[in-house]
Amino acid sequence: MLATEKSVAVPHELMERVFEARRQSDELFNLVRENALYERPIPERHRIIFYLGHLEAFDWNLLNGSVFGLKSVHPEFDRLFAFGIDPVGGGLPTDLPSDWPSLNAVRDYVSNIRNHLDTRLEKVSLESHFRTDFQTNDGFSLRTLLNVAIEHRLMHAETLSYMLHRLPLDTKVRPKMPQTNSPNLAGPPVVHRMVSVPAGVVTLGLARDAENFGWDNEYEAHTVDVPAFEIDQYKVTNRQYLEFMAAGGYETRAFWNDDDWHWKTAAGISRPLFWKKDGDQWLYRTMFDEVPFDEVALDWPVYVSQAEASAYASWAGKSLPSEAEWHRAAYGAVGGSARAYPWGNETPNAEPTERFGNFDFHRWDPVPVNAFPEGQSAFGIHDMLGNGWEWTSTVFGPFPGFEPFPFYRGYSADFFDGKHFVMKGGSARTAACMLRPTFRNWFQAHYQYVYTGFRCVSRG
Ligand code: AVJ
Ligand code: FE
Repeated sequence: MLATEKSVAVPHELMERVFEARRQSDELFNLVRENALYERPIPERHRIIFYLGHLEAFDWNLLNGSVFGLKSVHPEFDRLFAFGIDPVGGGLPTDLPSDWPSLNAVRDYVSNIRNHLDTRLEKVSLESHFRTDFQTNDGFSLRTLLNVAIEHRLMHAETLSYMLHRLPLDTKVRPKMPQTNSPNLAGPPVVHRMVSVPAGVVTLGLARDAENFGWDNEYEAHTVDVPAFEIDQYKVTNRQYLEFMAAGGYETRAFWNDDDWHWKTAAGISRPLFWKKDGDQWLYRTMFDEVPFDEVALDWPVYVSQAEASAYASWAGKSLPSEAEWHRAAYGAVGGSARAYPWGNETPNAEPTERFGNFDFHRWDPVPVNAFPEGQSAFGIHDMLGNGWEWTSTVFGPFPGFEPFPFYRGYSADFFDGKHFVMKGGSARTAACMLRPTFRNWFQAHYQYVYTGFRCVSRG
């Protein structure tokens, strides 16, 4: 009896998460004025309209393909909206707005898919033979597939935020209660220093028999020896990055590797993408505003590409941390066992909320790097989760024992090309579920659009 009750309750909780994720993604599309939905704010990505269809096509292709096997409501759209793009080495898309279906057609597709899937999923939660421990042909549970759908949508809630960030301000509808730019969170002045982390062993990755969900690239668990190092207590701020620029950082060949230098020079890049020059003062482009630097943004983390982060580190005579070093700084403890989160074992949104960091959609923009002292790690390092992802020096690649998910073979494997780097941590627009220690994010070294900064390390 108990077992049956439990198996009914589980899908209910998962369905609540599906609905909540849909609320998040719907809210984002509702920020965009209709005439801007066919814009392409990031040249390397599809037009916004693609993502409206993509979230539903993805859920449909995944769940129908592996579980339901129903007749498609719109096979053409299932294919058109199946996959995003990430061109390496040029080759930008050239499609026109008129190449895409009308807004009404895409909206109809979205509501049809939702109706179809929800009717089926409702049955699943009631029929005892069709529970979340139901196995697909590949041996994966419906629970896993629903987690894939939920986290895929939540990841797009973040990548869409980057994208909408780039739209002209007058094409966005300001939310009625825009989260403030948080000058109230400003703490004492930031005093930058480095923290010593003793040598230790970290366990990266997720064990195959772990209960909690992880993507294919999170498996398998393995240990890595990490020699002692020092790491910045805070993320590098806009104020610090100004010094790098004043020192000619963008013009000094020696700070850049060949590839990064050629990219920077060819693209004419001489400042972080989020910065804007207004006469002789700098403005910071937030989601809905442009704010003068001096008032709020100086102690925010700087958001830059991995190439710019590496150049800054060279200028400072330091390096970017490896994935294993970052992990040790965040979760390790002197003589203690690893923590579930940098601050301890409480979940990110334990009541009262907003104690541990700037994440889970509470804000649109950064806060000062010292705003959440309660979130610091055992070694006293601040802001490891939230307020901006952090670049590592680690090329995104498989852990030993990696197997692609058979129902989504390209999710990670398509990016094991030596051009993508691991990012750890999370931003203001990262959902709490992806703050788990094993989650790995990645983008190309020259991708400036993300809410990603960095901190530096020094090695003996
Ligand atoms: C894991 C955030 C790098 O956006 O390219 C979404 C997530 N993959 N749809 C990306 C993803 C397919 C992916 N990142
Ligand atoms: Fe996607």
